Amino acid sequence: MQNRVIMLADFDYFFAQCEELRNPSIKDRPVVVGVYSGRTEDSGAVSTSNYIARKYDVKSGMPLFLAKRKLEGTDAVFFRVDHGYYDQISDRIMEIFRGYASSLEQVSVDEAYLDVTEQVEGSFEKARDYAQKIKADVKNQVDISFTIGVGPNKLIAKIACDSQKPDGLTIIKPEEAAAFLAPLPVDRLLGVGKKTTARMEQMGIKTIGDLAKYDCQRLIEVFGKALGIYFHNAANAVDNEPVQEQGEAESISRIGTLKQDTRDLAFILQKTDELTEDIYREVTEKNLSFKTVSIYMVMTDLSSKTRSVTLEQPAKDKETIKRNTRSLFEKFLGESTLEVRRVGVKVSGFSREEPRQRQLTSFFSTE
Ligand code: TTP
Ligand code: CA
Repeated sequence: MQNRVIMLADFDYFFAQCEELRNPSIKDRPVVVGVYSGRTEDSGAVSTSNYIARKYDVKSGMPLFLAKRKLEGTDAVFFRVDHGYYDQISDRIMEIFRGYASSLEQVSVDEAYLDVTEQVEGSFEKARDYAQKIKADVKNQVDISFTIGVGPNKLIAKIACDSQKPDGLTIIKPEEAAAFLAPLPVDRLLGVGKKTTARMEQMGIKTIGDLAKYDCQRLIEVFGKALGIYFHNAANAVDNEPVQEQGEAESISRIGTLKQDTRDLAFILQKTDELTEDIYREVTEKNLSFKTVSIYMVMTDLSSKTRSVTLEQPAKDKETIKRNTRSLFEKFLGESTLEVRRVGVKVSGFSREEPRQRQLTSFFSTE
């Protein structure tokens, strides 16, 4: 079998970078994104922060009041998490990735594996240029930076990616993989938590290199067959897991900036109709029906809002999207006095149309 070339892309300080994207003037300041519990003004925890804030020792999961204290005297800015907005940005980047890979496996809102073996003809030399090209394309279209790890499998791509951030690119060729892993502590492997680390330490295994040399039969005795074999293979840089789509996309959306801030319905609909054309093309390509239509808007004060409607019947036509987008905006403009700056349209709640013939055959099949 030909060498595989697998990439892991991980967006840099993602939620905080998204906030910088819509407020470019804060780029040189410490930026913290938090989940506010709402009890008191400062209660809650840090989701993430930009690298400037990290210099002040701000960390994910830290109480917000502590982050505030660490940043006292600086011109730090704090934001409340806005998942709707981060999802939109993530969707746009994943869509771009899709054009660069034979298969794409999205692991989280800010991480995805790309199988690019065919695109780079199995060459790790070509992979470097290819990775730069993807980075430049996303920078150009969405203006978000991310880190790429490249390796012969998902395991190596992931550890390569973690080894240099932000805006990093680390390439580990197949012949370098075992030596790359060897000095690292065992807990860098997926599935090796605190308990396993302690157990391995008792056995004299500290690094991945120690684990690689350890008798496989003995590992099976201690950890059971499946886990023992997995640890043995992983430590020896062997991982045959394919890059696999995680099922259907849950939604299809597009977002765009209006030429000027406005409350004019016709002006807004001109933009959303454009976005709808694009959504409709994708819905048709994938042969999907949708049950929900949503609108998304960012107002002049940069707050964002969404509104949705659930249809009585699944639909698949353009007019249904346009009609519902129109009535959602009509209603929304009646409720708000602010001007609109960016707009988005989303369809979700998918079902796939199956040809009747197929349904019948699968009904009678005994498999
Ligand atoms: P990460 O990829 O762990 O972190 P990051 O993208 O902020 O920073 P980097 O990759 O440059 O190290 O997490 C992705 C997003 O998940 C992050 O932007 C915010 C969210 N998150 C939380 O909400 N709480 C957490 O404890 C962590 C670790 C992440
Ligand atoms: Ca990240």
